[in-house]
Amino acid sequence: APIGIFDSGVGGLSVFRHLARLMPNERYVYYADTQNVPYGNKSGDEILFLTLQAVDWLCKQGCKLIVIACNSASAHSLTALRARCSVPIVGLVPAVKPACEITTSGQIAVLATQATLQGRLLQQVIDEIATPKGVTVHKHFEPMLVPWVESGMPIDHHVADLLIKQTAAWHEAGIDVIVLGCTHYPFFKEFLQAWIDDSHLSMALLDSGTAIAERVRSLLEYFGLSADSSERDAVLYFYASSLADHVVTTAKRLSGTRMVFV
Ligand code: DGN
Repeated sequence: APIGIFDSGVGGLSVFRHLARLMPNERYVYYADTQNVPYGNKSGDEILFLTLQAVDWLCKQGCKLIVIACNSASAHSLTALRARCSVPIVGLVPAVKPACEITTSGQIAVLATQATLQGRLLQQVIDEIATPKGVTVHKHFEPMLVPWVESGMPIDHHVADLLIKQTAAWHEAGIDVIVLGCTHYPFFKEFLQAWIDDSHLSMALLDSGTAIAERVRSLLEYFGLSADSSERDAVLYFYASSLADHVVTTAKRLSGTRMVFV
């Protein structure tokens, strides 16, 4: 049986890349709700409704485990999904915990969508981990980032400038770790890291990809659901609720693997 992956758009492909690296023998079914992207500025109830629909569809495809590869959707649906589904559900929360472990200035920034920043999940992590350690968390959202990644992330675009200006401002404010709290953001990690290095700043960029892949592997092992290790490259079956031309091009470029579009 395949592993299901859900995101509002192509962002979850950043999670898929980690999954495929760690578990290359698995099959993956990806559902991108491109008809309704972006989720970041929708209400919690709307996000919950759309996520339940998507997950029901993934369950019908016979998925043995489902990754909600979207911080915004996880923030508003994990409890309901776990009550509703019989397969394990893995969700994402911004990587505040590892950020608290590596910050030396005690100031970190979480860059995420409005939906993620307003959700209870993130606040819980801040209250339980950051606050007791005396780490200050600066929350920030930039609504243009997700559409920018969805459109193929042209580097000469004004959103790229915005991102750099914001990073410079964070550095000025003493922030030394930036948490990329949306699954679309790891795709610009290399670009931003190159700018940080060229500017000789000491700032780290963190996302949740590796930790999620390890969590999925250990759950599959625990439930005895891992694929047998016959020689096979990870295959990704990519479904989108609206298949505009750029979705296919962007998804192909970002997935880094063999894909089947349905
Ligand atoms: N990729 C989603 C996330 O991780 O929050 C959000 C994308 C969106 O729809 N705004």
